[in-house]
Amino acid sequence: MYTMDGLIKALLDGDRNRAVAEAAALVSKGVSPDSIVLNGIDPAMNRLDAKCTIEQFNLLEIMLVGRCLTAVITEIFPNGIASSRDKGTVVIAALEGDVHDIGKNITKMLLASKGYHVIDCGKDCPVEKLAETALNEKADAVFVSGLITSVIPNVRKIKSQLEALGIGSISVVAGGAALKQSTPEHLNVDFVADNAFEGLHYLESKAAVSNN
Ligand code: B12
Repeated sequence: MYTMDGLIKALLDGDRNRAVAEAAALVSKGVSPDSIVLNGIDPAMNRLDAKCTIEQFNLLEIMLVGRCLTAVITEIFPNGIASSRDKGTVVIAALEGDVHDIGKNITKMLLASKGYHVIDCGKDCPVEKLAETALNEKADAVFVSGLITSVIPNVRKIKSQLEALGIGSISVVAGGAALKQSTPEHLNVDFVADNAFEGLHYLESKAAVSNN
């Protein structure tokens, strides 16, 4: 039997060493990285979200939690970066005006650990750079992560940038706290994922259709 309570508390305390130790203990008990993200990291972030409103935004506390999260992700996805092209290529970014990259990094690690080749354009990335990278890398899909609502106008431009380069048929998938509340029509994308796993399942379902 195991519980995620220790990990959730360590994350919210911003205690990196304890959070990494809790994550390592869960992994050694056979808990999957997927379960740690869904049942440990996501609930911790929901609690932090409820606490950190725009009026009560404690930057230091959030940065400590962010540092902790990054260390925990590296712990639970040790092979995440070593990806192949077996399943296809995905270009991922947080767009210009958005410096949040923790959720993007989790999504990247997850896709890479499942056999996708992931090109990371980083955070604060211009839409033009994202589209050019998709062209140069012959990407099968573009993933965009958005945590701040002011980035939505940039998200809406992705399709037209891809079309201008002649690659308008590439799937565009949106995720992250500010985008997942929206619809594909509003964001002008093909799919909006509630979490990283939904994005992965969408890619897998597209591949299943094209293999038939
Ligand atoms: C950590 C954090 C920060 C850190 C970021 C550190 C970093 N390296 O990322 C720092 C301190 C830098 C920061 C800064 C700011 N932040 Co901030 N931040 C947060 C906080 C608390 C957590 C975000 C996070 O990392 N969550 C954890 C990850 C794991 O969750 P996630 O991104 O949703 O990812 C999951 C899924 O959504 C999915 N996913 C994510 N992306 C994608 C993409 C695809 C394609 C798919 C399939 C899936 C997927 O994968 C993950 C696992 O399932 C949120 C509150 C919140 N809960 O969202 C505020 C929040 C996002 N920030 C906010 C604000 C206002 C700011 C600032 C403007 C504050 C300021 N006054 O300076 C700045 C500015 C930034 C800018 N220009 O971008 C607001 C945004 C409000 C809004 N709706 O626009 C929030 C919501 C806080 C709040 N309640 O007001 N922030």
